[in-house]
Amino acid sequence: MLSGAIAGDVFTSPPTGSISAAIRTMDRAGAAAVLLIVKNYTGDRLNFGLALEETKVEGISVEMVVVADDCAFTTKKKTGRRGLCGTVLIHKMAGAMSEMGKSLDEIVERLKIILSKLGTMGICLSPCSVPGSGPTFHLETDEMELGLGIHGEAGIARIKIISADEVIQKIIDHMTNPSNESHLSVQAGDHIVLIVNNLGGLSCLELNIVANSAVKYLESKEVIIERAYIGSFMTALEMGGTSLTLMHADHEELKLLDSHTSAPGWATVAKHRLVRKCRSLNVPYLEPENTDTPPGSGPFVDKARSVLDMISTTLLQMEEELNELDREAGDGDCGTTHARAAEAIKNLLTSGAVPGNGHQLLLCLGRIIREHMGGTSGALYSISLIAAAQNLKDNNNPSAWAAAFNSGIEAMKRYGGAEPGDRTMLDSLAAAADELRKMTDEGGNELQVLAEALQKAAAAAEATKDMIAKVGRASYITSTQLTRPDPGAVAGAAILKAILTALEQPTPEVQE
Ligand SMILES: *[C@@H]1O[C@H](CO)[C@@H](O)[C@H](O)[C@H]1NC(C)=O
Ligand SMILES: CC(=O)N[C@H]1CO[C@H](CO)[C@@H](O)[C@@H]1O
Repeated sequence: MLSGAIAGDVFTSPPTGSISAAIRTMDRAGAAAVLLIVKNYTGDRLNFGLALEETKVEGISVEMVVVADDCAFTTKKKTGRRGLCGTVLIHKMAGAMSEMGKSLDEIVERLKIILSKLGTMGICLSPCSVPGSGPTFHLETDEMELGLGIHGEAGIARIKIISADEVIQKIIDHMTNPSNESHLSVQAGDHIVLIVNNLGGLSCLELNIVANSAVKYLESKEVIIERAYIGSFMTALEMGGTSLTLMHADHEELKLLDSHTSAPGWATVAKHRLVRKCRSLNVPYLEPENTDTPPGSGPFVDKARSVLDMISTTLLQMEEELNELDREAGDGDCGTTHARAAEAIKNLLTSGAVPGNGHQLLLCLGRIIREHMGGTSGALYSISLIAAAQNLKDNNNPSAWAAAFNSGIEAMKRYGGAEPGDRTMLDSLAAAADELRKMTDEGGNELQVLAEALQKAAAAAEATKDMIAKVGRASYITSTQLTRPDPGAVAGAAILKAILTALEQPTPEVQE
């Protein structure tokens, strides 16, 4: 694509000598001619211009195009339009034409036309700083700089912070406003190429949010985006900002842009047609079809409803307490994660779709938790519930439920890789499982066994205080910093308590 790049000091034009040396090197390597692509800055124009004159005298065929794609200026200024990110499109197309064997004159002629159809404007949330010195300008945390340059020059306006959508609208409106001196006229039906450029400090996530806003806004104006390039094409060190480049392109120019290059900054994006992808992403998210059996009724459902109601109410009440415990060891969201599951269960109760047997009920809960809870605990609860459900296919008696609980715990161990004693939610649940094995079908001792299981679970949860975390998030923390019980274990015990409390209540007579 390019045969050479001549670097100066940071943000400084290279000296004439370096440029002349590069031109002579190309000539000696057999180049038919040399084209200099220069951004419109005084120092660059002068030094490249001098080198051009110097090497021309030596008989080398050399030309220069100056890129001035800046759309920031509202009135005519002495400084003139600067060269910005649009330059990379000029590099690409000039390189492609050269590969095709076009003459220097043809290339320059075409580039001059392209240069008149090209515009760029940027915005930033934070300035850049030249290595070794401070920021090039100062921005308050709630301010943005509009229409800045790539060498740390301040922009044309400072505005209060606004959303990505609003920022993009503002930039595009400014760039295309016919009353502004340096505008690029863009109308409905125009075919354009878009670059959403990272000025250096944006994350991939942020850049793609901005790109999405730009595509949305341009499409709302019925502009046809032929190509969209998103990435770090022309950066200003670590500046937290973005620039948009728009270029009108015909079929021939698109072919030049699409032509192959091995330039690492370009290769991966050459064929992206973002527009189509964005459109297909606008398909609304459809809930997977519900394949469960229809909702049941009768004593089982009544009991299940009161248990689920008690569990979800408990978890919602404990949200802050669990978050607080989790702040010590993890990221402080254990309560929030459980609350999400609780909300999903409440929604199930409101929808009235509680299945009429244990097998379907656990599958249904497993599915709901998988969809809504999130996190490691969400995945583990979901796997456990689905594994547990298998025990209740033909049987709904107490020993089947105890076996189900046990299968759930085994699945949790298998997939989670934890054992009792590792300071996880497994500690309280496994302690309960040991006790629940005493559940028999004859004795009618279920509530008593459950009460004992709960006691064991609560004690085990409390005992996690003194355990060293071996798996999970807490394992990254030195144990001396952990002085309180594991939130997952506490939540497990609380769920068991909720189940017991609900089962101890007399089933209300349902009157239809
Ligand atoms: C480049 O900037 C100068 C002023 O520095 C201005 O006079 C000139 O018109 C600009 N070039 C282009 C191509 O816009
Ligand atoms: C001088 C001038 O006409 N400036 C305009 C440039 O574009 C912005 C944004 O659309 C307008 O608000 C200005 O009036």
